[in-house]
Amino acid sequence: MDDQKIRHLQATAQQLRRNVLEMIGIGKAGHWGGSSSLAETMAVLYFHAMRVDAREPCNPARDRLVLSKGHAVLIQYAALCELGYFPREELKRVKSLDGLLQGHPDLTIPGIEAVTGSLGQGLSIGVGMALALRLEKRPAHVFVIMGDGEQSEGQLWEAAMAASNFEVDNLTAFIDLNRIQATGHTDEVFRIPDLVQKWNSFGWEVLNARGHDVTSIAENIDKARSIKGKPALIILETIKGKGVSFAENTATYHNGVFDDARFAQAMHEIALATDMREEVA
Ligand SMILES: Cc1ncc(C[n+]2csc(CCOP(=O)(O)OP(=O)(O)O)c2C)c(N)n1
Repeated sequence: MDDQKIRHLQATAQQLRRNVLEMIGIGKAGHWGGSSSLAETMAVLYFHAMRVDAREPCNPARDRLVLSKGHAVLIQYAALCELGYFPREELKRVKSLDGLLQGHPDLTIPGIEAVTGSLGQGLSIGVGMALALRLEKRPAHVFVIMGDGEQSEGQLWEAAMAASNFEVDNLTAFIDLNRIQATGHTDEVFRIPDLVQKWNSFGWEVLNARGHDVTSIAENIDKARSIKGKPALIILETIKGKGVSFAENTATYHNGVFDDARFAQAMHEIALATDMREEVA
């Protein structure tokens, strides 16, 4: 990737964060923490790596993204909106009964590939999609994003075994390793040590990316796609709540509420980071 592309993806990630904050707004609960930790990954996937086109959301040749940690869907809506899958006005009506965008991913929403939210299910869905694409001899690739807290769900380990058993290599999974889940540190709530060894022993190639570095994410996606005969996992080192100082590395903003002052500060910090990036560029 050249410097211009890198700067574009960095700026896009900040725009996605801004969209998420606008969706959450003031005085309402919203999943800021696990959404913002994925901003760079969403920017790289949707604006660089994936073959998708908002004008043809059901094109059978498209790449698929399954957000297994479905509670973080605001960051996916942020990207889909920027790509033109639905009008920007829908962001304002998120989670309202008359709106298009629900609190968790739903198949009625253009660009959403799977209903998720009950943690642990997305990898099974992704493996099924990848196998179907292989049967149909389509070159499309499937991406699945899981959380680190989500690793305690048994179903995903069944899917992990199935993927390696069937040598699924048209699928790349991610773990958003932000080390905090809904109620506290993942290590305190439910310890999941030796993630790399676990996934290796389940037959996966395991890669590590700096999850807020668009170059590192893009390079690892390229590597993952080139692996043949087995599935690949990219572990993303991230910060929960990234981009808003008081919300970083805390479970408070997993699904927290911004009051007026906090909301203003959050918007200010995102704007400042965007401006600073522009100045450096
Ligand atoms: C089966 C299931 N159990 C519990 C929950 C409630 N829940 C929603 S988010 C969450 C924490 C997820 O943590 P993690 O996977 O680390 O996501 P992140 O911190 O990246 O947002 C939990 C337990 C759920 N959605 N599904």
